Amino acid sequence: MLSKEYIELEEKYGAHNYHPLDVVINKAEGVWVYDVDGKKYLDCLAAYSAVNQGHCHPRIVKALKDQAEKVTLTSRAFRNDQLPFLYKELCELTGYQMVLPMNSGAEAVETALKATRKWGYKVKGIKKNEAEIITCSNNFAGRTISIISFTTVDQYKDGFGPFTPGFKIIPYGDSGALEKAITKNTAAFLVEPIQGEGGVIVPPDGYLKKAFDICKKNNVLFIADEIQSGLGRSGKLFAFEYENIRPDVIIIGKALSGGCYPVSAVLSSSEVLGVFNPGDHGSTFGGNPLAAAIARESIKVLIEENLIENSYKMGEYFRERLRGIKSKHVKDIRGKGLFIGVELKPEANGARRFCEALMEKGILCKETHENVIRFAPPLVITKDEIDWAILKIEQTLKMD
Ligand code: IF1
Repeated sequence: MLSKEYIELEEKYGAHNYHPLDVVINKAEGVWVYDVDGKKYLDCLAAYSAVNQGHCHPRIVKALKDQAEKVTLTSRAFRNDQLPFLYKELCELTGYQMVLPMNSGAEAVETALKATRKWGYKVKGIKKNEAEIITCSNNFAGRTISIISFTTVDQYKDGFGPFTPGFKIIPYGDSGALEKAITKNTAAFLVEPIQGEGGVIVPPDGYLKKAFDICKKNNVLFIADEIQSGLGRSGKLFAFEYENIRPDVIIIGKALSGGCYPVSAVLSSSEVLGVFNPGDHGSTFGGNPLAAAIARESIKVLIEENLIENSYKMGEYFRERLRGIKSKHVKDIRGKGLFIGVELKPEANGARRFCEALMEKGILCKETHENVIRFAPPLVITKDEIDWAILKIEQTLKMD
C-alpha cells in the first residue's frame, strides 16, 4: 500500500485532532525509524521523549514479551508479583518513599493534583473546597478538563468549558510572582523544570531553588512535572537536580516504559501519598503487571547503559555543533542534555517548513510554538549520528 493510501484512510475514519507530518512509519530501531516505502529517518522527537531508551530496545521488548506470556492485567482488586518490585526500585532510585502508578501523563498529573489538594485539607488544614494550586503560564500538563483549566493556550480550552476552579497562573521563571500568589489556601505549586511544549524553555538559573525555598517557607508542596524533562532527557535523571532541590512530589511518565506501553507515576513522601485511602483513587490498568515489568526494565536500561550521562555529553556536543551553523534564521539555541530547542526569528516564517524540509532529508522533528524546532532524539544517539544530522540541519537552516 502507498503511504498516500494510509493517510487517506486515517483522515477518513479518524478524528482530526492532529496534523502529523506525512510520514507513515512501520518499523523502528534505536534512533532510526522507517516508513512504508523503506526510507530511513533519524528520529529527533523520540515520541516526545517517551523513547529515551531508543525504539524497540531489545531488553525492554523482551521484558514485554516475557511478561505478556505470564499475566498482563489483574486489576488492583488483586495483587501482582511485579508491582511491588517497581515500587521498591523506583523508591531506591529516587529516594522518594511512595509511588502511585497510573498510565498516561495526564492521569498522573491529575493524581498529583488530587493528592496535594487532599494533603491541603487533611494535613495543612485548608478549609473545605478552598484549596488552590499555583501553575505557570506557558505550561503543558495534558488534555483533561482539569488540566486545560490552567493552560494559557487558548486553543486547548476553546469549546471545552466549563473549567475546574482552584488554579492560579503566574509567569514562568518569576519567583517573586510565586511569593505574591501564595495564600493560606495554597496547597501546591506545579511546575515543569524545563518547559517542553512551551518551546524548550529553561528557566533562569536559581529559579527552581528560589521557588522551592518559597514553597518550604509557606508550607506549600512543590510538584515537579518531570514527565518530559525527566528520566535522562535533560542530562540528569531529573531536571530539578540542576538546582539541588528535592521536590515534594514528582510526576513521571513517557520514558518510564521506553515508549513500549503507557506507564506513569507520582512519587512522593508517605505524608503526601498517605492521604489516599482505599477507594479514593485508582485506575483499571494503573500498576498492572505488564506495565510494571516493562517499567522495571526501562529504568534498568536507562541506568545500566549510562544513557543519562550520554544525554548530558551528546546534548552538549549537539548544541555546540548547532551553534557552529551560520544561519540568518536562528534566534536562539538552548536546552539541557538532549532536550534542545532552536528558536527561529519571526521572519523565518515558522518552524513547520523547516521540519518538513528536514523530513525530506531524513530527519524527523516537530515544531513547537510556531517558531521552535525541537531536537530530542533517543538518548542512545552517538557522536557520528549527530555529525550526520548536523550536515542535514545545516543545509536546512541555510534555506531561504
Ligand atoms: C500531545 C507537547 C510534548 C508533558 C508534560 C504532562 C504531559 C505531557 C510536561 C501529559 C505531554 C505531550 C502530549 C502530546 C504532545 C506532547 C508534548 F508538544 F504537547 F508539549 F511532549 F512536548 N506533562 N506531552 O509534556 O502526558 O497524558 O500525553 O501522557 O499530543 O498532547 P500524556
